Amino acid sequence: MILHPKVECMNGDEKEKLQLHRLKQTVHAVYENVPFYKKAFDEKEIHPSSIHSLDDLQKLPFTVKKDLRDHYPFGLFAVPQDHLVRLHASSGTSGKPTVVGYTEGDIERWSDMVARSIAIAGGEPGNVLHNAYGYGLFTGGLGLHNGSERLGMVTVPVSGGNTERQILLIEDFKPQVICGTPSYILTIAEKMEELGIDPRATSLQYGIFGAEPWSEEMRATLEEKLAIKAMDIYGLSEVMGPGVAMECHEAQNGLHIMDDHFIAEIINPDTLEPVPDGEYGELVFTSLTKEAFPIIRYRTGDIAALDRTPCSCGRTSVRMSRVKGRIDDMIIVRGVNVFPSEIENCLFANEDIVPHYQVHIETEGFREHIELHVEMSEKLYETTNGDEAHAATELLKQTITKKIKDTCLVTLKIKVFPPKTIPRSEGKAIRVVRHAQKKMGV
Ligand code: DLL
Repeated sequence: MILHPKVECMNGDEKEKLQLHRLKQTVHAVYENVPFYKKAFDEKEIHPSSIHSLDDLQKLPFTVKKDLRDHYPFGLFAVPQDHLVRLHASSGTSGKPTVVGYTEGDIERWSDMVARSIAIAGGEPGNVLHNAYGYGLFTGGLGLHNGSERLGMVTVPVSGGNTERQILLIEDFKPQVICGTPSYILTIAEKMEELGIDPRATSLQYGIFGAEPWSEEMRATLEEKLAIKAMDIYGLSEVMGPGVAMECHEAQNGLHIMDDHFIAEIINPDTLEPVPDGEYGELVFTSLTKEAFPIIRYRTGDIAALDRTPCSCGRTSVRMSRVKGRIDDMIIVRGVNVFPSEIENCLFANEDIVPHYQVHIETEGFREHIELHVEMSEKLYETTNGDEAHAATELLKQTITKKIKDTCLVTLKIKVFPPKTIPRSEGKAIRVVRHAQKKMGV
């Protein structure tokens, strides 16, 4: 169902006109109301009146996460406090969180975009939506919640965790749509199997999964285990939250960016120069309609590519590829770059391991020791023991090493663990674990 055909199927000229009009408004608003942007524009000798075309966006300075931290908590807000109705924050791995604010109008538009997203994924008014994204400062829970209600769905605000209760509610409330991080949905499916419940026999039809990088193999695993169609939802709190882009259930081939509200660019993260469509680079977003927390050329740290070719679903928006990973999570093995999602692609088809893994990195001086932790399937564990188990583990290591070498062009040290030992996710999975630096020679 195309919720707003007028905007979702707009032709190129109309879209450009709309984007330019909104870009000019946003640039004026930040220049007048946020001293940080005024200073950054003045330093580059750019005045809002010098924006005449969408190409002029490239004259504007980038914004990075550190700018948000440096102006913690409210320094980049563009409206007085009494215009705000909501705050969200992302925890961040170190130090202070990054805080974002919303006016009533922002919440309205966000709800609309998430309602559009759920419809893009196949959800319909009257359906039941089981929302297993965490509620709280994280934008996932409330973001999906507002959009689901806006679409007219029966919204079940379960939040994350308490997996057995999630299963009870899925069985009893019979949702058609489930939302959560792909890694947590996998935890739910696994728990169902453990409890003797057939995950393929539930009422579920569509999954809206995101908030963390995942792979095509993970999609195949979730679709097969739960007998659903799994769609990718992207977003980040700095730009809005979930619903910045959503994959359609018709094509499942790239995520439709809400480009009436955001302009996406892809840049080379080293040179900061634009990268042609189809090539991977860092995603950069500029908001066009946000009031409380407008953002100009925000460097997301996420690696993806853009696609402007028409989609079979009829929507005309630019699409982004699945996010390969965050630049911070990229592993460099003897000069070759690998993302955890690329490693994931090599693991999930193997029936002797379960779809949970972690990459552990220990730094020693200038050297990094990288170890991939995988977990043996219950079946293999139970059917082998003694010398046989050792041989099975060695064979498993060889098979995985070869697959990763052939696909990702790197050789990783593999460690195979017994069943149920790799931590299960209840939210965003931790795929890369960096250990405290060892001193040389210690
Ligand atoms: O994760 C918003 C969200 C909630 C998106 C629910 C989708 C569903 P943050 O906590 O600010 O916001 O984290 C944003 O998560 O920069 C990406 O690195 C990652 N991320 C989000 N969606 C995807 C996705 C929410 N579909 C950060 N694929 C982003 C890969 C994703 N990574």
